[in-house]
Amino acid sequence: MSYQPTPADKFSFGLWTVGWQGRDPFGDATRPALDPVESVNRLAELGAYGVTFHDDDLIPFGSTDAERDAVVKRFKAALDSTGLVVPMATTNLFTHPVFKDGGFTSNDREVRRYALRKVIRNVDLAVELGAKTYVAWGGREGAESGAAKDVRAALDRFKEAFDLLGEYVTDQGYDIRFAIEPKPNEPRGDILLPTVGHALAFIERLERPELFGVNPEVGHEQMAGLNFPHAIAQALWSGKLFHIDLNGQNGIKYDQDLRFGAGDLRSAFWLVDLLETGGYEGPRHFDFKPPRTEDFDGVWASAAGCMRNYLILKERAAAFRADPAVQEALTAARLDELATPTLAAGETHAALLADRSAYEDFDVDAAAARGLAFEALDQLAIDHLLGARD
Ligand code: XLS
Ligand code: MN
Ligand code: MN
Repeated sequence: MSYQPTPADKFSFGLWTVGWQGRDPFGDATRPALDPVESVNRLAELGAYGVTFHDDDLIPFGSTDAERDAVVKRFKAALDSTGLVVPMATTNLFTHPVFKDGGFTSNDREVRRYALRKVIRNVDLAVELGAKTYVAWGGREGAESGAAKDVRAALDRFKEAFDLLGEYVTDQGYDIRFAIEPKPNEPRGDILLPTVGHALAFIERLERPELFGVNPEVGHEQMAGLNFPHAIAQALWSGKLFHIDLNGQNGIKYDQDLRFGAGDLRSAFWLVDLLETGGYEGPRHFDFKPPRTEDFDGVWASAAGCMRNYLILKERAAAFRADPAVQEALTAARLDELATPTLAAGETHAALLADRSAYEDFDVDAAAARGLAFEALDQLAIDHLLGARD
C-alpha cells in the first residue's frame, strides 16, 4: 500500500503551521519567515489539497490596501497554478497587543468593534477565495483573575458578535458557516468556551445556530484531559462537526501541536476510524507546529508525516473493521444490542411498567455476572494498530 496522499484525501494545512518560525516564550525564532507562495507550492507537491490562513498570515498586519491587493493577487496565482483550494480561513485576534484582553469579549468596547471589523474584512476575502468555513478561535477571550472578567457579560458579548456575523453573511448571501474552536487555556490563563461541550451548548443560544458548528483540535481537548474521539462523536451526533484540527499532544500540558500521529497514537487510531466511518466529509486539516529543532527539510518531513500517519491509520482502521474476528468480537461485546432502542417500536412507559421480565422477574445476578468481552476486542484493535495481526 502506498501512503502517497492525493487531493482526493482532502488534506489541508494552515499557512501558520509550516510557516511557524519557532518563536516560543523562552526562545527566538529558529527559522526564517516562509513565503506563503512557497508554502502553497510545497504543500501541493506533497499531495495536499487545501491551504488555510489567518488574515495576518497572508497579509502582514498594517499593510496598505495596495499592498493587500498585490499579496492576494500573487496568492491567487499560486492557487491557480497548483490547483490548491482554500476551504477555510480565520482571523488573528490574538497577536497584536490591542487584543491582550481578547477581541469579541475584551472589556474595551472599542477593541470589540475593531475586532468585528477585522473579522468581517477577512470573511469577505475568505468568500472571494471560495472558503466554505470560517474558523473562530477565541484565544485571548478569557482571563487570569476572577473579578477582571464578568463571564456572563462576556458570553453576552460573544453571542452579540456571532449573531452579528451570522446576520452579515446572511445579508450578503454568502455560502459560508462558522466553526468555533474550543481551547481550555493558553495564551489566557482560562479561555471562554474551553471544550467542545461548552461550545456546543453556547451555539444553541445563538440567533442562527444552523450557521455555527465546531472546529475541535486534538490537543486542545487532550489538554483538558478529555477523550478526543468522544468529543468528535458528540459533535457528529449534533450535526456540528464543520471542520477539524488534527495534531498530536502528550497529555495534560502546554499546547504541543505535534504532527498528527505523534502523542496519543491509540486515540488517533480511534479518531481516524470515526472520521472515516462517521459521515465527516470536510477537510482533514492539520494544525501542527514543526518543532523548532527543524530546518525547512524537517518542516516538510513533518508535514508529510501528518498525511502519511493519517493514511496509515486509515488503512489499519479499515482492516480492523473488515476482520471477521473483529465482527465476532463486536457482537460478543454487544455493540449491535447498544444500537437497538431500549423500548420496542411504539412501546409506552405503561407497557414497560407492565413488563415483569424487565424488573420483577429480571435476574439481576445473572446479568451482573455476564462479562462484556471488551478486552478481547481492544486487543484486536491493538494488534491491527501495531500491524501484528496475521
Ligand atoms: C491555537 C489554535 C489556532 C487556531 C486558529 O491554539 O489552534 O491555531 O486553530 O486560530
Ligand atoms: Mn493547538
Ligand atoms: Mn487550531
